[in-house]
Amino acid sequence: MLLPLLLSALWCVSPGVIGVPGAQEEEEGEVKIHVQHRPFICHRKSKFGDLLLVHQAGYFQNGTLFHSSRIHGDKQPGWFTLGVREVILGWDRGLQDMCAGERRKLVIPPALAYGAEGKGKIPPQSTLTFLIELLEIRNGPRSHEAFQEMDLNDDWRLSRSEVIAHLKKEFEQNGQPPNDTLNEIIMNNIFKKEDQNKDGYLTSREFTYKHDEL
Ligand SMILES: [Ca+2]
Ligand SMILES: [Ca+2]
Repeated sequence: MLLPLLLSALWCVSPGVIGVPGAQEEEEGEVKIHVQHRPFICHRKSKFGDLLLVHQAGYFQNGTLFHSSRIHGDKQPGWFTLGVREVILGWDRGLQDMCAGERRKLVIPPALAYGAEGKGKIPPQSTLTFLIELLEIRNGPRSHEAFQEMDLNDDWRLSRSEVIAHLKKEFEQNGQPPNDTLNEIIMNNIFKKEDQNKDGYLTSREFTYKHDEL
């Protein structure tokens, strides 16, 4: 179940596909964060690039619930990567430094949610309130930890074969049949996009997420 998300988070990051970036020119406003519950024990706090598992409920300003992960769809919590615009900006900004087990209420202005356009059942210029419960934090696919794990010969760069080896492992772990052709395509896409100096290797700097735009 994790595979589609991991693959999309790892290799097909395309800002705006899921989240809608707010218009940069207009006044953005800020996310109001209310911590509703913080667990006594907190081993680790969420940071950009982490994978987060959350339950969420979203409300319009008049208090109407428009989505709840506990009620709608498969009623399961969902994974996403923090800080890479996989979700709305208000989440990326409002869910940092959070502990597993923590609950927050976020009040998000339209520019940091679905903007002047709206989306689906979200009308234009909607201020949204979300109740978020963070259930679990894992190392993100583009974290330094992931990089070190993929760098099999410890030379601080990823070769094409190291990326391929990682993709194979990922398919295996998720119980997917091996697919060399697909791995090759994914690997080529990664290098095309991330290998900025075109030397055929990914450095940690080229591989890990950049967060300057947040
Ligand atoms: Ca290496
Ligand atoms: Ca390179």
